[in-house]
Amino acid sequence: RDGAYAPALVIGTGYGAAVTALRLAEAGVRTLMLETGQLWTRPGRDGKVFCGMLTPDRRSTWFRRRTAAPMASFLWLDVVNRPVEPYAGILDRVDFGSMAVYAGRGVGGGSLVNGGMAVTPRRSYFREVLPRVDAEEMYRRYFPRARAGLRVNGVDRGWFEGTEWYRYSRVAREEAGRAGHGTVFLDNIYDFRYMRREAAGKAPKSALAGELIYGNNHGRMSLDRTYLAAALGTGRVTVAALHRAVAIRPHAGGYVVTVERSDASGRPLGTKEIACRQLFLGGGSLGTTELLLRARETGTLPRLGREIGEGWGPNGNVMTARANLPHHPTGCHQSTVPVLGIDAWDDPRHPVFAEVTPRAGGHRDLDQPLPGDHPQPRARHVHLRPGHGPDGAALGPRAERARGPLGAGVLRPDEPGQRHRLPLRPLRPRTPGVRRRLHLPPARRLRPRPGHRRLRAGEGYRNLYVTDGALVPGSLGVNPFVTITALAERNVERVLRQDVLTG
Ligand code: FAE
Repeated sequence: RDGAYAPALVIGTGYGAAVTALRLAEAGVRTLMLETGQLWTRPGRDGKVFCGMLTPDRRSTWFRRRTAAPMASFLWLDVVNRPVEPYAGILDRVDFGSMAVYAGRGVGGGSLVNGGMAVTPRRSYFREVLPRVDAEEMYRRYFPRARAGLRVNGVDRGWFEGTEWYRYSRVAREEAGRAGHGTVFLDNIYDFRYMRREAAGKAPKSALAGELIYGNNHGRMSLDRTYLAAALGTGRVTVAALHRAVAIRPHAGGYVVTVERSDASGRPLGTKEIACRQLFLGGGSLGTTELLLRARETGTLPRLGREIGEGWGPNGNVMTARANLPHHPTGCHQSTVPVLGIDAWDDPRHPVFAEVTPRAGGHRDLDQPLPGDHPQPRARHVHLRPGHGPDGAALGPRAERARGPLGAGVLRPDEPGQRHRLPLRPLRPRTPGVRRRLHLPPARRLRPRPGHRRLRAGEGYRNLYVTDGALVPGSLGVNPFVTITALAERNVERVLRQDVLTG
C-alpha cells in the first residue's frame, strides 16, 4: 500500500469536480483529483485520440465486448454496435436491468462524450426543483459565470439556414411548426467557428465526420480544454487518471480515501490510501451516490443522512424518434452537434422540450431522433447490490476488477416514486432478499434533496462536500451540465469563504 496526502482531494474530473478544483487552486489550495478513466491525449494507431461513431474500436467503450451506443437500433435491429476488446474506453453504460445509465469515463467526465447542449433551465422550474437555492443570485451571477467558463457559444443563424449539415434540423423545425410547436436555438460547447472551417474544407472534420459520443478529435471545448486546463495552469492541481476511489473513512479532522489503480486494460496496479483535509465528491450521480451509500452501509461514515440514495432517478431525458417521409429528406450530411430544440414546455397536457439530434449511423433520411426532457419518475431508494453486475461476469477477472469490487450494477434503482406520470415502463420492483441482507431501511416517500453544498456538520461530517450532478434532485426540464457547473461555482465559493480560507 502506497500513501499520500493532499490538502484538498476531489474525486472525479467532470463538471462539478473541475469547477471545484479550479476555484480551490485559484485560492491557493493544493488539490489532487482522482479519475477512474484515462487521460485522453495519446493518439491510437490511426493517429487519432478518439474513434468515430461509425467505426468504433476499444477506445469507444468502458470494459465491454460489444459497443453499447445510445439509440443504436433501427427498426429494432442492432445495426450500429460492433464487437470490441474490453478496455478503459470513453463511454460507459451501467445496466440496472430495466434501466441503463450512460456516463463518460476519462479526464473530463461527461464533457468528453455528451452532446454539448448547453441549456439554462427556466427560472420558474429551477425554483421548483431547487427551492432552497437563491434563483435570483444563480441567474445573475453563477449561470453567466458557468457559461463563460464552459466557453458556451451558438451557431451563426445565417450559416445554419444555408448549410447542408443542418438540413435535418430545418426539416424538424418545419414539421414541428405543422404540429403547432415552436423551436428555439440551443447553445453548445462545440466551437461553431471551427465547424464552419470544417464545412469549408479548411480544417479536419470532427462534428462533420460523425464524431461525438466517443469523443471529438477537434472542435469540442470539453473540460480538459476549459476548466481543467485552467486548473492545471495554476500549478496547484494534479490529476491522477486510472485511479478509482473505493472507500472513504474519517481521519484526523479530514478523510482517508482508499484508491485502486489499474492500467487501461484493467490490470490492477495496487491500492493506495490518500489522506486529505477537505474531500469533494464529484464522481457524478452514480459515482458519488455509490461512494456515500457504501460509506454509510459499511459503517465508515455511519451518520450520513438516510436521505442519501432517496429520490434517485433519470435526468428526464427520454429518447424517441420521428419517422420521416421520403419526399422530405433530412439529408445524408448531418452535423453531430444539435442546435435546435422543439419547445412544447408550456403544453398543458404533455410538457416537453425535445432536442433535434442527428442519426448516428445509416438510414439517415428515414427517421430522426428527438430526445426530450420531461418530469420523470425517480426511485424511492437505491441500494448497494452485492455480487457482480449483469454483464460483468462475461468479461473475465481483469475487466471485472476494473469495473469495481461490486461489479457493474452497484446501484440498483428501486420502485418508481409518486411523481411517475409518463407512460414509461415501470422500473423493476426491488429484490426483498437483497434489502434484508444489507439491513437497509424501508423506502421512504419521495422527497427532493435540497441541493445544499455540504453534508452538514449536523450530520457529523465537516469538510466533506458533494459537488456534482448528485446534488440535482431529478429532472431540470433541460440538459443538466450548465446547471451542475453553475451550482458548483456557487457552492465552492461558499465553501472557500466559510470553511477553507478560515481554516
Ligand atoms: P460527470 O461528468 O459524470 O463526471 C464524473 C467523473 O467521475 C467521471 O469521469 C467518472 O469516471 C469519475 N468517477 C466516478 N466515480 C469515480 C470514483 N469512484 N473514483 C474516481 N473517479 C470516479 O459528473 N448534458 C447536457 O447538459 N447536455 C448534453 O448535450 C448532454 N448530452 C449527454 C450525452 C451523453 C451520451 C451522456 C452520457 C450525458 C449527456 N449529458 C448532457 C449529461 C452530462 O454529461 C452529465 O450530466 C454531466 O457530465 C454530469 O456531470 P458531473 O459533474 O455530475
